[in-house]
Amino acid sequence: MKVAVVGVTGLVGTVMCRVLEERQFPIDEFLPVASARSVGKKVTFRGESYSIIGMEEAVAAQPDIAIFSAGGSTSLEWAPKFAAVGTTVIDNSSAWRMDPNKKLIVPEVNADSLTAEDKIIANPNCSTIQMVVALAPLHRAFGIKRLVISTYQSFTGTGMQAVKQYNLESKGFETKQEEMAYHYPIFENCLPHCDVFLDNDYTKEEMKLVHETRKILEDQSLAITATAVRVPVHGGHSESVNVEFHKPFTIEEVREILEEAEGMVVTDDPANNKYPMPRYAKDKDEVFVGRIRRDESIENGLNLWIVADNLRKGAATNAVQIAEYLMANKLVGEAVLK
Ligand code: A2P
Ligand code: 11C
Repeated sequence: MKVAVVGVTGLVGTVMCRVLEERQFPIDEFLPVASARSVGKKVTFRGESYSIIGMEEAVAAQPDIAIFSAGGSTSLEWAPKFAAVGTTVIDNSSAWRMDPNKKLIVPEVNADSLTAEDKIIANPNCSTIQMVVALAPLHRAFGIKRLVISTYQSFTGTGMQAVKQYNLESKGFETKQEEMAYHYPIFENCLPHCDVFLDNDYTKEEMKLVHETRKILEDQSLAITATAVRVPVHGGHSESVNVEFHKPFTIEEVREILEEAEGMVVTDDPANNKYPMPRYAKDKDEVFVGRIRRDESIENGLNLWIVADNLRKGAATNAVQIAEYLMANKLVGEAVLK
């Protein structure tokens, strides 16, 4: 396999490389790609040093797979150029997610919809991915009617600039206004503001949770409302999810379904103070769920607390798992021609 990582110098790109190494993805030729600013700089992959190349050179190399995490506008411009030379693009930006002709994939939920014709595949938003890993099997069992979501999102989701801002503030330095990733300090603060505000006064991040969840669960009737909050946390995103089902359930049934769900770890032992936390989800590939309890204020209501490393399962790991599925099912590279 010839594999390009586009946006290799970024926070997610860096984690992509580590995940590809750890999972021993079968790469014969590795192409690290970034903007013109980075061409010629070095990155280390599997113990070897590689020179970063630019976009034109990467397209000319016709990789089998290109995993993109270089922002929406780069993706809109370049993903079709890679697809045109036969590359399968797995894109981590929001550029293609809601395109009706592109698939939005969380492998545990809907990878079986992929075919060799899918040349641009969208990786969902981090907060959506971790939530649907838990919700998809419950939706199949009891039918979700409504979701009320509150997120507590790591500043790492914003990228390098936010990490710099947090590091400076936590050491007592002030960040210059023009270098701040956020409008306000993030250290010792909570910002009810992830991504930009839209005309309906929700943020784009909140509406991603609405639209992407409906698309992945293939149910446009789902009622969903969300509040997304940025918190001064490093290790991952946490979510309080209130679920109203159509059908009755028992907590034992819910627990059993979540325990058997692929990619999930149930950490739920309140008597012993055991519940998921971002500090402990950091660097893990699984999604953690706990605080499983009935919402006693409505019929068929459930509360869940869902935590995952946003740079891993929320981005890099999910993208690499899509690549693994394509490989295993001969949907990519030379295997397609055979
Ligand atoms: P570069 O370092 O050369 O700017 P993050 O979101 O963590 O800031 O990372 C963004 C990633 O996307 C970086 O690797 C960055 O490369 C890359 N990138 C940004 N703009 C482009 C572009 N026009 N073409 C290719 N890569 C880009
Ligand atoms: C965050 N979800 O933590 C974002 C990061 O749509 O892929 C990634 C933005 C996106 O704010």
